Amino acid sequence: MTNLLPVDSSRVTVVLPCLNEAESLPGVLELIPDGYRALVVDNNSTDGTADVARRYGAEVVAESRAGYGAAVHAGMVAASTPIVAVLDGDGSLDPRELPKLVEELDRGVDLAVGRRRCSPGVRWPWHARLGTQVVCWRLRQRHRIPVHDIAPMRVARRDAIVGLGVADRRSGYPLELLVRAAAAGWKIAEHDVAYGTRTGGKSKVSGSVRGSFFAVLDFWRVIS
Ligand SMILES: Nc1nc2c(ncn2[C@@H]2O[C@H](COP(=O)(O)OP(=O)(O)OP(=O)(O)O)[C@@H](O)[C@H]2O)c(=O)[nH]1
Ligand SMILES: [Mg+2]
Repeated sequence: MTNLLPVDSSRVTVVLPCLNEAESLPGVLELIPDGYRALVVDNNSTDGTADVARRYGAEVVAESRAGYGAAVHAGMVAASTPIVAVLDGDGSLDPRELPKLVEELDRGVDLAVGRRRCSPGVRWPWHARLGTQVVCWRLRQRHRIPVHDIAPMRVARRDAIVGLGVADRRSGYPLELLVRAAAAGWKIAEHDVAYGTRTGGKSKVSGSVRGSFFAVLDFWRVIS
């Protein structure tokens, strides 16, 4: 008797918001865990990101509206698996750390997030570190959310996350997600994850004092 598996038994879609990440993306996609689907959301990249993504086996969704949150939202809507993960496409985070976050969902957690810990020799710009600390202090103090980072890597159930109705379409998206999740009574778990320097391409946010400053402004609007 043939024991047929469902045509696609994937449980997890990894959404990768990408703006000009053609250099870093191959290394990231090669490390996506077996059985997970990769979904690259391309935001008007001009360096061939979408072609590279397809060549390395990812599905590609185009989002014309600029912004990190716009890309992530498009990925959430397009995903058709019960679980979604979000990961940067710049090579700074390791996809092999996703399964431990996914396992948290099986233990009753609603939103599992990463806390970046610098790999040896990695320099995390002071302005990015400071911005993150201030924002997380506010999240703990005002919203009682027990986190120490801004959920750079995260895993949740797809329908639940879409149902939260996160409206921010820029850098504030992950913060609004945390605030809405906590308000909805979600159980949130944070795990250390390794953080490295991007493996190619250019920094859009934390690589400059200006970028960090505007990111923190976006964050603050969401959590104040
Ligand atoms: N689709 C899309 N992706 C974006 C946008 N801005 C940033 N990203 C992606 O979001 C992820 C994180 O952004 P980064 O540019 O790495 O920002 P950063 O982490 O502050 O910069 P680094 O310091 O270089 O790591 C990367 O995969 C980016 O390509 C955007 O406007 N649209
Ligand atoms: Mg980055």
